[in-house]
Amino acid sequence: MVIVRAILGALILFFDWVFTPKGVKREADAQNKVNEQTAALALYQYKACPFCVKVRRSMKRQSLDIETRDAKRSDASREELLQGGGKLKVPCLRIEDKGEVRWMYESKEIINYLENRFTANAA
Ligand SMILES: N[C@@H](CCC(=O)N[C@@H](CS)C(=O)NCC(=O)O)C(=O)O
Repeated sequence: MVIVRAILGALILFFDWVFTPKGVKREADAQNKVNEQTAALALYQYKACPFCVKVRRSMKRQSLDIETRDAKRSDASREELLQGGGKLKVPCLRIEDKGEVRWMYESKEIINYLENRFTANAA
C-alpha cells in the first residue's frame, strides 16, 4: 500500500509538472495589490495530495503567491493546523483578515473562494 501510494504520488507530481498551467498576467500595480492580499493567506498541504495539487494549480492559474506549509514534513505546520483548524486534513487555507483567522477546508471551497476573491482583479 505504501509503495502504491508512493507511485501514485510520483505520477501526480510528474503530470502536474508536465502540464503546469500558465499564470494570468496582471499589470504590475494590480499584481502588487493581489500580492498584498495573498500575504495574509497560507495553504496547509501535502506535496503529493491530489486535492492539494488541484488547489496549487488553481493558485498558479491565478498567479497567486500564497505561502504553502507542508503539514506532513513540518511538525510545526502540522501542529499549527491541528491547533488552529481543529483537524489534520489538507488542503486547508488559513485566512487572516483584520486580526481574525479563519481555517477553510475542502479543495472545492478553497478554489471557489480564491476565484471569487481574485479573478476579478486579473487584467
Ligand atoms: N474532500 C477533501 C478531501 C481531502 C483529503 O482527503 N485529504 C487527505 C490527503 S489527500 C487528508 O488530509 N487525509 C488526512 C491525513 O492524511 O491525515 C478535499 O477535497 O479537500
